[in-house]
Amino acid sequence: MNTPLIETIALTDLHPATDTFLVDVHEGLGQAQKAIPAKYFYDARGSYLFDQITKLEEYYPTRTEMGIMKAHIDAMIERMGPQCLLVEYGSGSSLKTRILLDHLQQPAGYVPIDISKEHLLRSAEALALAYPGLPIRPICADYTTAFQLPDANGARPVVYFPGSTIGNFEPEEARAFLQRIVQIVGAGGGMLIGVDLRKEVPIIEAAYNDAQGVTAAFNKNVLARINSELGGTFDLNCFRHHAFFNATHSRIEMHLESLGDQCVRVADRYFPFRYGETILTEYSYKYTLEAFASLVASAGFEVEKVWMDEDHLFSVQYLVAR
Ligand code: AVI
Repeated sequence: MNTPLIETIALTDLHPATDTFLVDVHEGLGQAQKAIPAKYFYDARGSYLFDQITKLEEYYPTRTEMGIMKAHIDAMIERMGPQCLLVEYGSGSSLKTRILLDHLQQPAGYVPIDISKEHLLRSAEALALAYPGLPIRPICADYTTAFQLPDANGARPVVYFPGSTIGNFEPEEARAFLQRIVQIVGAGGGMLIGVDLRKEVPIIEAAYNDAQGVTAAFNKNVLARINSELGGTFDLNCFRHHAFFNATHSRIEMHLESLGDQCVRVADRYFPFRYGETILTEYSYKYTLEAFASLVASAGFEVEKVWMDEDHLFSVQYLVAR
């Protein structure tokens, strides 16, 4: 019975034709502070490891956000209003999306946006089966770039951006990203966003230094990916995972630290490492409510409502474009 899927899923493919992995790695490893963009964590193994991270005892964000969603779903749905067009940035298969789709009143459609076409179509198909009749309009794109939403007969778009992925942008990038969303949704459009909050340092640092070493494996996986996809010569045993909270910038920094003087080749270029030198692989910013409100205000959004767990570890916020 394929017919219902064919009728409800219409893909827009804006995926860039050229692969920039090698260029980005060469550029990043050529900098004084070596760096690899965090988006390259997510090949099949990286996505699997991230999924494992979300189930760890130390990694509080996922279960806390889920608890907030469950506790306040009715109030969230009321803010989003009837017949809205739900636009999800990132994966469209999560339980959190289903909570929204289970409760939304006659949604005009669902627009998942993801860079991985395979993942996008797989999750769109699963949702088409679970929500027959829901128009699904996936867009395969890098969601940090500009694009247009499909026409939905004037329905009000509401962007859903869970998981505190906003924390993986530097504040200036986050502002530009939110500004683009304001343009995409237009005045009166909404955004439901998960934002991890600043808290005691040991709680934050434990979340990125789990006892089982899953986060360390996730971090090192990017080196394995460079080896297999770009002909890299990284010895994974010669680097260690290092994650710490930088209080000045209110962010977790994840690095891979060289355990000795060494030289690594990636395709046709060589990169020397000194003992203790690091590759920066990820920032994860932790916001106070005030800092986040001023960030979104500078992008043209207003915070309309904030929901939190009782320990104030995490927040889900409803923003409205001015
Ligand atoms: C996807 N993102 C919100 C995660 C975070 O917490 O910043 C990625 C992650 N990195 C290590 N653990 C989880």
